[in-house]
Amino acid sequence: MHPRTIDTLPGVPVVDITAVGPGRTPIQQLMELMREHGPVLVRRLHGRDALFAADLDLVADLADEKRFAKHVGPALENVREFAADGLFTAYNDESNWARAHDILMPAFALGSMRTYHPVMLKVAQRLIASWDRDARAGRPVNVPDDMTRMTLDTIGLAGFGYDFGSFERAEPHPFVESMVRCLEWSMNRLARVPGQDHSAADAAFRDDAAYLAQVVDDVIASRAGTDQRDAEDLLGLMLSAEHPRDGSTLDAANIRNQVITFLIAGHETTSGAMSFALYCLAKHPTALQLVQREVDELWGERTDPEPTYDEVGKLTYTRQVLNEALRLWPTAAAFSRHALQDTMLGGRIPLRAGQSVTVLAPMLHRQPVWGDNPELFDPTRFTPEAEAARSVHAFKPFGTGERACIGRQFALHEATMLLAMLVHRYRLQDHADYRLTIKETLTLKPDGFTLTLAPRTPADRVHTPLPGAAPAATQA
Ligand code: FDE
Repeated sequence: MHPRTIDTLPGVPVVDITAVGPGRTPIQQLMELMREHGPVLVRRLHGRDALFAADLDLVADLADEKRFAKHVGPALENVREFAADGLFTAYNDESNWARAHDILMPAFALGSMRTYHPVMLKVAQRLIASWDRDARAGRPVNVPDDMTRMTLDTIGLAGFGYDFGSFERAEPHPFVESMVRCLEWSMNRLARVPGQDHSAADAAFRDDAAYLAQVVDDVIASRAGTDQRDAEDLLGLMLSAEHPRDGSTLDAANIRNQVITFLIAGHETTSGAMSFALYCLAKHPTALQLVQREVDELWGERTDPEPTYDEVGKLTYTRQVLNEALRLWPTAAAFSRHALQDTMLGGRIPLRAGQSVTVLAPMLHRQPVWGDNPELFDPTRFTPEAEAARSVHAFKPFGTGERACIGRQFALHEATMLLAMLVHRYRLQDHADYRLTIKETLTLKPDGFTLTLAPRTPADRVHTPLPGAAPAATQA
């Protein structure tokens, strides 16, 4: 590999990690480096340099679409080995990006969530049936594993009419296992020491990538003979829709890349987000009581409420909890931008055209704009008033600009509904006094997080006074 060092940048420390390498938790290592060296730094590994930033003014500047654009950095280059020109990994100027973006955008507009709502509800009910069995048996549930079952089945059914049946399997669907290994390969490949032999890992990767492609071809083939034009899901759109302006369509290879992309992007990140939200609630009884209060107000003493589309929109505190979990642990933790021309980043760091900067969202989300205690889980940071008072660039769990997350509404609708249903139904018991350890497979997840569940009774759901509400008056 060619050494690629960056010229010394004024006020930007260079931190060489070659001696230790990035290990299995490169995002958490970067967080530590920024805690030590400040929110902008160059990380050097085997003579390869990368510039990372989390300063609010720098991130705000990087969001300027006239001067910066999405950069497909080394991590995404590796993902391109199995997702190619799918939306997430396409280069900005690859014609398939704009074509697919324009064709698929309507399917992800807020209003389209009505179409997916029934499927999301059906899969949420599968998860609840499974958790009911675990609760009756007194068995702890593995939160991230079950969230992944739920999000895979949801994107499979809502996107492609394909049922992975994840809750009928003791082990994760083999697609998930292959996919996680592909993501791990993409991440570990970044840490390679020049000159070592990686042919075994590369061969295993190619097998996994071939398996992913085969599953997707099955998904597409199971559509053969049906009238695609009637299907309201993503695959139906991709097989039939013409570009609104030039009438072009997506070719078969690109459709395969999009399906792989959506299966990956649509479930790893969302399942991590729901897992962190449950983790935060399990550790913050006051916030948990507030979400329970919100759902109890909506669903009263009903045991099996079936949330409607409109009700999900009313779950404002639940949504705040999710946002706050995504602030502390944005599951897609980094995204990269490059300069379109020679420019001064934030008026202080000279960049040449093409030079890239990676935004480290978990540290952006801990900058002074978040107050004195950024580590504190506090959903009131996302009241409309608090949001209006803060720069829009302080919170970037979905990236930025025209390459920002297309699945944002999809993920938020799915996650908000499920969280609400879970806290309405169960008491969450942190039986193992779980200590957070975060697993990285390009995305973040709480590793080995389990809960035991007890059913809430109708009496539990009767409106209880807010913790602190009454005493506050007497304390005053
Ligand atoms: C995208 C995305 C992003 C950006 C990246 C860059 O810039 O590089 C981010 C940050 C994200 N995304 C995040 C997230 C989180 C969550 C939870 C999610 N995400 C979810 C989801 C779901 C789905 C379905 C999705 N998601 C999808 C997607 C896609 C396709 C993309 C690409 C776009 C373009 O066009 O580029 C994204 N996502 Fe997401």
